[in-house]
Amino acid sequence: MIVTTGVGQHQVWVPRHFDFDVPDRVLLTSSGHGTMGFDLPAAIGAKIARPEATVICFVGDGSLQMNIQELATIVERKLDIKIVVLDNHALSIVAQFQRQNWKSHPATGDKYNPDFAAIALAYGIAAVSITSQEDIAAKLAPALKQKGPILIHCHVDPEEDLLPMLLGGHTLDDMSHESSF
Ligand SMILES: Cc1ncc(C[n+]2csc(CCOP(=O)(O)OP(=O)(O)O)c2C)c(N)n1
Repeated sequence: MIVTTGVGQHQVWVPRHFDFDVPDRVLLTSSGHGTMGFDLPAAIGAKIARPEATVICFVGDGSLQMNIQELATIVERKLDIKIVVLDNHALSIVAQFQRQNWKSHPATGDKYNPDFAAIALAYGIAAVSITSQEDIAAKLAPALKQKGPILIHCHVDPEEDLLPMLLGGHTLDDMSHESSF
């Protein structure tokens, strides 16, 4: 299994919560380079290089929109890639940082987003929307098992902070657990 990410809160949630302690699971992420838009092209490259592998791309709503046109490549090349969009209507790792430091997020929070499931369908990619905890239990496993590419549009609470978080000037044993809201 190969997992790719964009950059932001979701990039940190994936290694914190996805189980990589299993043989033959690989995480492809741009790490400290912080390349939003790495997500989808990395998944495409991974699937072409290892067609037998399950490839899952976890991506934020902001990162996805850097290279969203690559959905066409997935269709053209008939690539079985699972795309999990964690949509919290924010460039949230930056928004959280701004709230923590300046109490507001003038340009990075409360973003208008399109219906990503509808966009996937328009490209000819299957899609499912997840809006509740019950949806996760009912829809996630079938979507991942389904053959062919699928976009799973997960609506995430915009007030879900990335915690604990390492703030500037602090050490790893002194991470912040304080909500920015
Ligand atoms: C090309 C690019 N532009 C801007 C940034 C700065 N930046 C880092 S994370 C981030 C927000 C990412 O938002 P999203 O993909 O929605 O992820 P989230 O933090 O919400 O999980 C931004 C703007 C970047 N790393 N790369």
